[in-house]
Amino acid sequence: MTLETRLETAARAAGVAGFGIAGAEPFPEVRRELERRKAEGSHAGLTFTYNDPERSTDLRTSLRWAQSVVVVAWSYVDAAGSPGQATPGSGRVARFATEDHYRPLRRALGDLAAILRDAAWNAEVLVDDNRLVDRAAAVRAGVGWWGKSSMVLVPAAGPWVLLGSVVTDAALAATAPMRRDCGTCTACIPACPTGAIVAPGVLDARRCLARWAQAPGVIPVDYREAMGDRIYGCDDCLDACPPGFRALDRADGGGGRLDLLRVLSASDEELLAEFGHFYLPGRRPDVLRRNALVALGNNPGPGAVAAAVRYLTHDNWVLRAHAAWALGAMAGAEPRAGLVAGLAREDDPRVRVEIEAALR
Ligand code: B12
Repeated sequence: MTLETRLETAARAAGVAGFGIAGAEPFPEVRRELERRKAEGSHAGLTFTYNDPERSTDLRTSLRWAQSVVVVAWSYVDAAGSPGQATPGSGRVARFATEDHYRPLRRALGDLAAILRDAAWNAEVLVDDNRLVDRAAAVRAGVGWWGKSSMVLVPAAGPWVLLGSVVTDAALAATAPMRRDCGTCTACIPACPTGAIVAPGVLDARRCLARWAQAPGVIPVDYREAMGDRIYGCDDCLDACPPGFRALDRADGGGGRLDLLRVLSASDEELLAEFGHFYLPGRRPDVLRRNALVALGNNPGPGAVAAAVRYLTHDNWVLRAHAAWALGAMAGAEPRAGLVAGLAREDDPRVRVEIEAALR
């Protein structure tokens, strides 16, 4: 059995939804795109692969010996389930993050790395790593095709996959690219609630709610209502994608819903224990609390007013500001009384502006 066949057999046995092999040559067109977006600002200040476009599009700058990239796609939608009922006071987590779905992907990649190392080759697992643009590797390896949402779509699973690679110095035979595209379908483009897909295949991260949910600091007022009940990630362009419908049918309900008041009353330790697999800048759970306040404003349940009023006295001004917005969104006499009392004690001008706006 060839090494390529052994790798694919092991990957399929581990349950992957897609498998392919690509050469480790640089990705000059992706580098140009990263640089273009950085120059125009549509990377929204994100670091990751944007930090050093040369490095993230040329594996050999970080792994000098790289010859081939073994890429797999992991379908997580069965395990994630579909979000349960949007009950008042509940928040929503995108399916890719309902639990640590990267864990089985990393395990499968670890199996492949072990096979390569047993054959005396170097092997390094890269997932969500700044040294590689995962989607570019997946498209080159024929694992899927670039959809108009900018997601890589995989047969049978559609966009509902996470991607990861093993880089090796073995010169493996490459897989043929997939001869498929979205054709005339444009379902994802109008499905984005904030118009972030500005051209087929091009996402403006400044408008993407998934980006705002993980950005530090203040969520711009214009995006807070659009956040709806989301507290992490956004699936709207994926939900609209026909190649993913069959995979969604297999998912059962109940995944990704949580009680916002519980998030708002949990300690840092509790939040990190439960949501440690989220990307939270600086591992600061206040980003999650901020999102929960916005979600509470958009989807209040019993106890919502009291919880938001309590946050008007929080040490972190960003949380006080979002609590004010949430109370303004809830409207009514009780939130108003909380805001008036908050304004009387508040001396941070950034929060006062928010309280005054909420009172109008
Ligand atoms: C930064 C980042 C983000 C940023 C997005 C920034 C951006 N636009 O690049 C934010 C935080 C917003 C984000 C959101 C999400 N992300 Co993200 N993210 C990344 C990360 C770390 C880097 C991505 C990157 O380098 N982008 C660079 C740009 C240049 O790539 P691109 O947008 O794909 O651009 C290509 C297309 O535009 C294409 N193209 C250009 N013109 C045209 C024209 C046509 C017609 C077509 C079809 C294509 C096309 O060419 C470009 C490259 O040259 C990767 C992990 C990694 N290390 O790769 C994960 C990754 C891309 N994210 C992932 C996921 C799951 C998500 C979310 C679905 C999570 C969620 N549910 O909320 C959303 C999806 C949003 C979306 N529609 O893309 C997965 C995607 C898996 C897949 N099947 O594609 C990845 C690969 C992580 C992983 N290991 O699985 N993410």
